[in-house]
Amino acid sequence: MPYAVLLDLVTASLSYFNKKSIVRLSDLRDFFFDKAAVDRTLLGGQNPIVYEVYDNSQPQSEGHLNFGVTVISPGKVGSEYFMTRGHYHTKEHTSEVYLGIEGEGVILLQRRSGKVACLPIMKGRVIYVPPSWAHRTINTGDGKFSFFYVYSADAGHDYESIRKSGFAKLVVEKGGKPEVVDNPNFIA
Ligand code: PAN
Ligand code: ZN
Repeated sequence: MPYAVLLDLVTASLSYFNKKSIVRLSDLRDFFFDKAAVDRTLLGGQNPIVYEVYDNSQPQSEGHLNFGVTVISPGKVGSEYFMTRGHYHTKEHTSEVYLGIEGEGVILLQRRSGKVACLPIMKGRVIYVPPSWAHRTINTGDGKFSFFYVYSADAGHDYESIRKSGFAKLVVEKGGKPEVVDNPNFIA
């Protein structure tokens, strides 16, 4: 059935969602560059929430759209800002739209050829993620970074390619500011 939800554009909260995911530092060990820094934090007894996803998940079939809000906490692992795992869509011809709601961040995009793009996201900014581009979002600010997304419900998420190869670029803090640098561990 058709339905409506409210998206609070100040608090970035949805009045309704049917799937909530909480992703903690321990879930992201393979994705951050500085694994020793991850381990130090975990051994110190801390396992912070890095991001949460509030999803309106539809049947996983062609024609449907999933939409929701992702909230990334502020923080860093070593010098690398808190971020999402990032993924290619399993159905590579599917695309996505992001809309910035709160805070400051960037979206890192990458093709399998190694071509990369990096676009800032802030309140009101709409990003188009074309087919075949992997995407990861990164919180470069001091507060929460939240955005709305919508994508084909049957797209699927290929996290394994990113787990194995990483992104060609890292977004790190240098001298108090975000900087996009080459990832020495990237496997082309
Ligand atoms: C988003 C992402 C969400 C979390 O809904 O799934 O921001 O990021 P990861 O899936 O990379 O952990 C999206 O791009 N869906 O396709
Ligand atoms: Zn996606």
